[in-house]
Amino acid sequence: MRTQVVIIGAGPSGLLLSQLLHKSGVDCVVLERRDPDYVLSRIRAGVLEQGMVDMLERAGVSERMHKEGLPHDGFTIAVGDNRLRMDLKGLTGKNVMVYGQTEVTKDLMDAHDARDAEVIYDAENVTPLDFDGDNPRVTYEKDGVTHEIACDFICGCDGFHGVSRASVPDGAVTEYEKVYPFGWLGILSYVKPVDHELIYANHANGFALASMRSDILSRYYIQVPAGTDVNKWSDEAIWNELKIRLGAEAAAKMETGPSIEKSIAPLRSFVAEPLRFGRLFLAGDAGHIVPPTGAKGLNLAASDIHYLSEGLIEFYGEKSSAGVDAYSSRALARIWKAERFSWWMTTLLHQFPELGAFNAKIQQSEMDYLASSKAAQTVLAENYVGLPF
Ligand code: RFL
Ligand code: PHB
Repeated sequence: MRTQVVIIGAGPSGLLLSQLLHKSGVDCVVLERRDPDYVLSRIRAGVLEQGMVDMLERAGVSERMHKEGLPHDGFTIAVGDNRLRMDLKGLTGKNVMVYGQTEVTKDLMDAHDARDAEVIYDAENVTPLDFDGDNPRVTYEKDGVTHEIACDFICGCDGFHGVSRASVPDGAVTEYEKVYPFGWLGILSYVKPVDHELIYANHANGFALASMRSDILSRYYIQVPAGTDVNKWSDEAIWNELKIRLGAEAAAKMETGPSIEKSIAPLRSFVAEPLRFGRLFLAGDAGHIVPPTGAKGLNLAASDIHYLSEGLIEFYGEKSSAGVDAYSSRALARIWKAERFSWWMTTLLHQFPELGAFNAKIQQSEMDYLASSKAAQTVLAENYVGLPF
């Protein structure tokens, strides 16, 4: 079998790339290790930047998002019982869209089904080969049979633990990493959100976040030490902790109920450089990870796909390799700015007892400065709504 582009991974990066390439007449095949239900069961991001909303429109998959998504003009930062509203709209003229990653992925899957696109699920042992020359290929196994696809380019959209980055020869990639000593314990529950906007809280017990997926489905997170066993936290203990950390005003209004999903995500900052190795590209979580505090992971995946799809479409349409040649440096310039912002939001809003009293004082003064300075709030807001592509 032969195609122009093989995409490894049918998460949001891989499906968005395939959708945009298809719209411009570039042939591709998507290979996914899991089945569609498993892909949809992963509860992850909830906040989309305007740039990503625009891309979903261009990809022709924005109809349900505009019907069911919740545009948010701001969010609140709570420290103890003090609350500071970040007026995103007033500070930047832009807002964000609260619409779950699961829904984005479902919309992309439906668009693929509607055009009978080639997405091969349950593909085992996917292996990118010969990408250092002009004739790359990818092998995989399905139902015990080995298959091979010859192509022009391979796009590694297979997440942090995927095979693409792992296939690059030692020494060709430099990895920058920071691992935080805590994770986020998240729960999803059919209860009314505690507020119409998100609340990020820094409390002496640790960080907490009140988020949502709809007017009847809430998503909450609390900071827990790295290595915490999720089974040690009953629903009741999580609700009690949320009430403490989010402050009295939120506690008084908070509806509680059984969790329908409960999991712990470790927090990490990670960048691989470069994002191109011959005819293999890395995009999305395959190339970088941010801690979720700034809500940037999925949005960064979308900006990578913007640069990569433009480069590939230009390659086939205008017979120019300028866009694919520039992909890695264009994407990395934006990635590092989102890494900085995500690290900063994480540093501002979490408890770091191991860093001592001096660090705690600096954190407090950073918060006081944010509360008193419109310039500081504008810096936060400009980054939160998303820097231009
Ligand atoms: P994904 O979603 O991990 O998809 C990769 C796909 O590749 C498949 N795969 C393979 N397929 C074939 N062969 C192999 N060898 C393969 N290995 C892996 C996998 O099965 C999977 O289907 O990566 P992608 O597409 O780059 O998307 C990235 C986003 O998922 C991620 O950045 C965000 O979820 C991060 N994130 C958030 N981002 C935001 O922009 N806003 C948020 O509010 C936000 N909140 C979050 C988050 C991530 C979280 N967790 C759990 C890490 C909240 C949380 C809790
Ligand atoms: C979410 O709703 O899952 C969410 C929202 C904001 C974040 C991270 C996660 O910063």
